[in-house]
Amino acid sequence: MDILQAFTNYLNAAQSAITEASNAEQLEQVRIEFLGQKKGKLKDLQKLVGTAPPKEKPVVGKKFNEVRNEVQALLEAKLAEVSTTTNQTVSDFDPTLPGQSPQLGGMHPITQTISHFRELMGRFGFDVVEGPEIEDELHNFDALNIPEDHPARDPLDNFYIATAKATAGGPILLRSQTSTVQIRTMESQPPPVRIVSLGRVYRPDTMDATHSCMFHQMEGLMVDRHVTMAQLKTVLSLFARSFLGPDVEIRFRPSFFPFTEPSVEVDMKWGDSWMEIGGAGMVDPNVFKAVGYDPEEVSGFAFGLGIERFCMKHYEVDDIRRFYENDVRFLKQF
Ligand code: FA5
Repeated sequence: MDILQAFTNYLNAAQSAITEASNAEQLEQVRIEFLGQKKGKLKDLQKLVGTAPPKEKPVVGKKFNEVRNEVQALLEAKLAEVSTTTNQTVSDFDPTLPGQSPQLGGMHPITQTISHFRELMGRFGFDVVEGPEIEDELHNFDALNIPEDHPARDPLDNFYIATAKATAGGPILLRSQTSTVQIRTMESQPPPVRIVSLGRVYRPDTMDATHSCMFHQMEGLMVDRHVTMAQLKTVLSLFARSFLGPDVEIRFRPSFFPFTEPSVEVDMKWGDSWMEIGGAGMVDPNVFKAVGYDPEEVSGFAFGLGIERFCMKHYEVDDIRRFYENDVRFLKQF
């Protein structure tokens, strides 16, 4: 038989068999008959191709592949068609049933607290500014009046990224406090200043119920003529009451920070004991000098609050580590 005629016959026969088949089983029979590798119509056709004169072989071989691919494509298309119709008729899928809603994520409690803090301090007239988490010693220590030999600079008490003085730009570290942003802000603008900055800080502290190696602080800074300690206490008390409720008890204890004088530590009552929530004080004249402000002209207060501690009290979480374990059962409550 003429080989090309055999191709046409094969194709026509396959087409009508595929059209007639109405389910997957019948199509499987068609596949075995027309595309089976061991025997069947394709095999016969292949034998015929083998008898073609050598000159015609390339053309005939190409045609063979084309015909086979076409039958394969027709078969697959029909198979897809019957399987959707079969599923629709046989399955018990009921489109009127209410669907399963996907589980929605929520904002982490610390993120929620940060947003809340920003909003409250915004209402008190404080702008929100940002600062980098990788800092140099100038902003983390020097300009904050922390001398070279101060224990806070000990490499073991900080996450230094590069310690060598020879490093281009000097040593760098993950900031240990948001007070760095006080310096960056005053460097970049003249007084008056009224800002807060909220962000991550890093310290290699031993982890326990109230300490984490990474935590968040809110720094506050107000500089103007005649800023007073009374204003600092008012702002902090008002802030704590706005966030934690009117009954929260706050106390101020005398303390020391190189960058404030006088300095206080702020505690809140938690059950029968007090928990430290921040440090604060009047900006030290040396800090003003480091950023080019005149301490005779301006005064200011600054504070740094531990955001996790507020969040713990607000949501009654008794262990700071819960915030960072990524336990969905815990996080779902917020
Ligand atoms: C400071 O970091 C000062 N920069 C605060 C300050 C700013 C004083 C401006 C004066 C003027 P301190 O190391 O005490 O201070 O930390 C402040 C608060 O951060 C603490 O009261 C506490 O609430 C929180 N904190 C400190 N270490 C940790 C820790 N490892 N885990 C969680 N919270 C911490």
